[in-house]
Amino acid sequence: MKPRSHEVANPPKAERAVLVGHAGRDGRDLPRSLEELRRLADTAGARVLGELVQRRGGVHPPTFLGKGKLADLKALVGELEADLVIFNDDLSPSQVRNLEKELEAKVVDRSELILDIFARRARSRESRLQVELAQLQYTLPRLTGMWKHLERQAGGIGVRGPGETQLETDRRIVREKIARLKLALESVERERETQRRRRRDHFRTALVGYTNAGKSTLFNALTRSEVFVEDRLFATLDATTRQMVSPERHLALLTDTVGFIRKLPHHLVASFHSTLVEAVEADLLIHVVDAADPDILRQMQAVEGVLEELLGEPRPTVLVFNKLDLVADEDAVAGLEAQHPGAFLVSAKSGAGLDSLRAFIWEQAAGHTAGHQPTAAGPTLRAGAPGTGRSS
Ligand SMILES: Nc1nc2c(ncn2[C@@H]2O[C@H](COP(=O)(O)OP(=O)(O)OP(=O)(O)O)[C@@H](O)[C@H]2O)c(=O)[nH]1
Ligand SMILES: [Mg+2]
Repeated sequence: MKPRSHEVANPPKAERAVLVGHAGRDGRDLPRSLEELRRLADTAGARVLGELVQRRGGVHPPTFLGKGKLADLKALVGELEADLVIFNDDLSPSQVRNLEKELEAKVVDRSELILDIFARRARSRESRLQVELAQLQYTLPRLTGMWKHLERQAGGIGVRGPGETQLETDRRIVREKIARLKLALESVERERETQRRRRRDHFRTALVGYTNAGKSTLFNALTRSEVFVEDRLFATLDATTRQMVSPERHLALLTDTVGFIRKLPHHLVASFHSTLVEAVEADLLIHVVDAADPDILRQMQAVEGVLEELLGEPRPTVLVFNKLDLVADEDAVAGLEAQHPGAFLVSAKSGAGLDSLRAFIWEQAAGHTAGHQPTAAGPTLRAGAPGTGRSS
């Protein structure tokens, strides 16, 4: 395993974290879901020292965890000298407050962690605006929660007048900021729209998929570019579009997009809408799946879920199983081929399978220029649809 760069980059600053999962929420998926949370924490620059799982029982509303588990967690936090506790599930504002008080450590939930990663990763003006918007929208209802807490503590009498005023002020400030950000985003979007209109003459394809599936690597291989690739989550936040050139010197456009993840905070999807519109409007979506992921199906379902949220109607989509070089099991490969007859199996890293994928894209592009929209013309390119054969 390569060294984790945060250990090299800022060893004194890394927060010492404990992860908390609840089997009631993820059931059998919990180990993988927690492994993903660990990667998210690592990407956010925290050092994960331990984890605690509540296996039985439901959620205990005031503190999320039951009494006994909470005591265990407190002991673990003390023992490991952790200063951060990351919950795999979304917590209500009052749960966070109660937990922080009890644990004497900072408590964040999965959405907050993802928002934090996006905030660190955002480089362009657009992605910064988008992340800030999502963060403020996440904060807004939490301001209300803060007030409720105050109200309860003080019995609601005496504090209510000035407290409410303060809360109203805070909310107004946040709302105004949200409105300003939306305006700023609209102007960025208009610039984008002009660019998009210019691109409409071309055949447009977009890479979509789970974070770390290898979209950017594939993008680089197909367009001979060098966008940022990293073995961490959410390496890409900004959509990048480049030309692909066929041997006959035909042009098509390929867009690399932000990756998706299970339980992606809703506000993020909403505020990244303008970036993802690029994908929404593509003539062909290339859904990149990490074939080496033990949980391929869930990965695909998460992506399909976000796409459904984003797209009014399904787009022509072709499945590409990537990282084939990491799949040693021949049966697994055969299984993928049998279950997804329309899919391509490639390695963006070694280049295996890319020629047939390229040929397929050009075939689609030719059909498109000839006036045959892939949706209307022949087979839907959804996974499993017959007749979208892989020409290997
Ligand atoms: N072995 C192997 N590794 C790959 C392949 N494709 C990508 N990778 C690695 O997978 C990791 C993630 O690749 P990216 O291209 O950044 O993935 P992405 O889908 O763009 O990720 P996000 O931008 O975070 O959504 C990197 O370490 C790549 O080197 C492949 O075909 N084989
Ligand atoms: Mg990427």
